Amino acid sequence: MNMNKYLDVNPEVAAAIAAGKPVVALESTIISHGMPYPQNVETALNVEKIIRENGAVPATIAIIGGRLKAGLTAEEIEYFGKKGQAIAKASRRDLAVLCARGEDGATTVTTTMMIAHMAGIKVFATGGIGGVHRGAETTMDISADLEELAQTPVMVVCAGAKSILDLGLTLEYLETKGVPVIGYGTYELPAFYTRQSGFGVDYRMDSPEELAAAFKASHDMGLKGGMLVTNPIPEEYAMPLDTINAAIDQAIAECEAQGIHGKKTTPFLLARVAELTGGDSLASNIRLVYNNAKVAAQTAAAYCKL
Ligand code: PSU
Ligand code: MN
Repeated sequence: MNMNKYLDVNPEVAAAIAAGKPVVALESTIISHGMPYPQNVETALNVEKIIRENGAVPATIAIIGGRLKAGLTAEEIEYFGKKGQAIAKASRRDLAVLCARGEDGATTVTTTMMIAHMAGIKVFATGGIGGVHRGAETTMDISADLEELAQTPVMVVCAGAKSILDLGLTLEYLETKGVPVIGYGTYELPAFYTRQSGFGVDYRMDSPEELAAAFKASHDMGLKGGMLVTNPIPEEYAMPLDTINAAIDQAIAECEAQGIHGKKTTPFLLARVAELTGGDSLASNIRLVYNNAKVAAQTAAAYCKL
């Protein structure tokens, strides 16, 4: 079934896919660029454990030595976590060059969706997605994640998007591209560290079965795009709005002052917000990822029963 000569599907993941069992994809940029070592490795391994506990097989996705990997070993996860930002952040435009050169790449939401789809994986859990940046009306900085959601049939379970982005414009873009934005147990778009954003979602759904049924309908109709599930951070781990907004505003001001742009923008903002808010935001970040892993695994399991 592995028709792609650049793709290596780990044997356990391949067996699960072939048997019609639930599999959940995970990204590697969150490991290398989204969190510091060693918490990044610890979190990535715990996320895999949570996915197993909820009835699915985890497939952490990355590019290693020019190979597209669906399913990493613990040693490979450790390698990505330790190398951190020294690993190239790989978006759609980087995939072919990295493979041709035999290099490593940390997969973003975009490339994780692409590789998951090549491998036959339908559900993907992460922390936050990229989107339309504040000031995009002049910089044109819009994450490739939004285009990928428009064209690749993978369900992405996240905790919304950070307000380092313009959330209103991000929702407008997704609407134009025909991507359904679903609130899990909420009518409001969560903003990663906080449960509220002031923006509404398209639909509220309250169970993994409901999510699975909607995605199945999309798949049965042959709609080519994905579906975005936004799952609010558990109340007890949410951050105070003022604290997080102050850190985000300062990080954006520093980013502009230092002339940072392109693919470096998001990692810079993520790292700076984490520094400014100390360990608190990292702890929240870890908890929301665990929460998304659980919903994704349960949804993948529900999908397999349809
Ligand atoms: N937002 C987060 N955490 C992350 C990212 C975004 O809260 O780790 C990462 C994801 O891999 C996402 C990527 O796909 O950043 C988006 O980067 P860009 O804005 O350059 O498209
Ligand atoms: Mn960008």
